Amino acid sequence: MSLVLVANRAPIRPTSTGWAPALGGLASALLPVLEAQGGAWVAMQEPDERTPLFQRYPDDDPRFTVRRVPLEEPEYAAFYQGMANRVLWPLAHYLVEHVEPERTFRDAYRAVNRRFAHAALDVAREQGGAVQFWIQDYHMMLVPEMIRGALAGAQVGFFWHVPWPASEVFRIVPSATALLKGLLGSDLIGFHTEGYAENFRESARDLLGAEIDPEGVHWQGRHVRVEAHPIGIDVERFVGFGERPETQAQAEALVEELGDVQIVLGVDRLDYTKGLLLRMEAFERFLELYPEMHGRVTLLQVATPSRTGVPAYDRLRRDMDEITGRINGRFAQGAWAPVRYRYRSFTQEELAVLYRAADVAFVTPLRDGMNLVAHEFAAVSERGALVLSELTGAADYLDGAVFVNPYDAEGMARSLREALDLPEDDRRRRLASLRAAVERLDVHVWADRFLTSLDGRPAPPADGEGG
Ligand code: ADQ
Repeated sequence: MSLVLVANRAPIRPTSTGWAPALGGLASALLPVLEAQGGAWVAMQEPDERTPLFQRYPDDDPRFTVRRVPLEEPEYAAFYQGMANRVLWPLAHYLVEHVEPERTFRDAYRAVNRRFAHAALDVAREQGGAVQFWIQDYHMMLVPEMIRGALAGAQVGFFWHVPWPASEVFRIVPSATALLKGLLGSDLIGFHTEGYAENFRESARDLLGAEIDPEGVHWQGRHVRVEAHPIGIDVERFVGFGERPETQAQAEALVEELGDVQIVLGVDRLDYTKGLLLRMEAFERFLELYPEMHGRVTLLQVATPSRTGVPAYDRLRRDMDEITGRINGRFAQGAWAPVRYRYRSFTQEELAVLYRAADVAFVTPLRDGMNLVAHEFAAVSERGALVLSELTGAADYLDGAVFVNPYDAEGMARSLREALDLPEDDRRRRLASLRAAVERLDVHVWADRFLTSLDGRPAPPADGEGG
C-alpha cells in the first residue's frame, strides 16, 4: 500500500551537489518507508523558497514524489506564523498569555488546509490502488476531515507532536469545535503520551458531546482510535556520532577551552516553551547558593534561531542577551565566564560533541510534547546526568533523569547541584536506564508501530516493555 504524507516541512533539502534528506527524526524515519512503499510527501513551499513544485526522489532511482504547496506572503503570515504559531502552539503548551486572537488567521488556516488536502488527494489518485494518508501536526488539523469528505473510505492517520492540553484550555480558541471535528476525520490519532491522548478524548466529550471510551472517540458512526505513540530519535545515528574518535577528541578540547570546568548544557530552539529564561534564573540562583562552585561550573547554552519575525521570539532573543550579560557581569572572574551562550544552528555532529562534553544536560521546558534533546544526550553521553522537566512527554519514559519543576528556579538550582554531585556508580546506572529507554523509543519503531496500528493490525506496546 502506498503512503501519502502531509507535513509542514519537506523531507529533503537542497545541498551544493543535489538533494539530501532533511535533518531531524521525521525525515530519517519516514524516508525509508516511503522508498519501500512508494507514495508522496506533501509539504509547504515558503514565499521566498525556490524549489520545484513536483519532484521525484531520489534523483537516480525515483521512489516517491515530493509535492510542494506554494504559499504567498499574506497567507503564510496568517496560516503559519499566525494560526499555527501564535494561536495553536502557545495553546498546546498552556502559555495562554501568548495566544493571540485568531479571527484574522482562521480563514487562511482553513484555506491553506484545503490546499494541502487537495494536493494529498491529487497525489493519491496518481498513485492508484490502496493508499494510507498520514498527516503531521498542529498545522494541519482540518486536513483529515477534508480528505474523508472527498474519499469516504480513505485510511487516514494523524500524529500530534506537541502536548494536547486539558479541554478547559483547548476550548479557549474560538474555533475549537471546528478544529476537533477536523481531526476526527482520522481513523487513528497518535500522541506522545497517554495523558495527552486522554486530554484529547475528554476534549471531544466536553466540547462536542461525543461518546468516548478508553480507546478513542465515537464520531459520526465511526470509532476514531486515539493512542499513545511516543516518538524517539534515530538511535544508531547518534550512538555512531558519540563513538567517533573525533567526537571524543573535540569534546576534550572543548572542556579544555572552557577552562576544565564541569559543563552544564542547554540545547534548544530559541522558543519560549523551552523555559530558557527560568533556566537562566535557576543557574543564577545556583551561583548564589553555592559560591564554592564559582570557577568550577559553566552553563553552555546553545540556541538555534527559530520563528524570527514573530514578536514573542524576537523579544526572547533580546531577553536572553540581557540575562546572560547580567549573570556574567555579576559573577565572572578572570578567564571564567559562568554562562557561554551561542545563538546559531549546530550540525548534529557538533551537537554530539557538546553532549559528549557535558556533565549535565539541563533540559527544562515549560511544556514539551516529547523533547528529543533529552534522547540525543542519552544516546551520546558516556558519563553525564540528565536534569529533566517533569512537564515534558519525555518525563513519562526516561526514568533515569533527575526531575525538576521548570517553574521552580530554587528547586532547579538545588537539583542541578544534586546532579553534578551524583556518585559515579549512580550516574552510570541512571545513564544505562536512559539509554535503554531511548533505544526502545527509536524513531523507526515509532513509524512502524503507528502505520501498523493505522492498518488495523495489532501494534506492539508503546515502550516495548509490555502493559
Ligand atoms: P521541537 O520543539 O523542535 O519538536 P525537540 O523534540 O527537542 O523539539 O527537537 C528539537 C530538535 O532540534 C532536536 O533534534 C535537536 O537536536 C535540534 N536542535 C535543538 N537545538 C539545536 C541547536 N541549537 N542547533 C541544532 N539543532 C538543534 C517538536 C515538539 C517536541 C517533539 C518533536 C518531535 O515540540 O516536543 O519531541 O516535535 O515530535
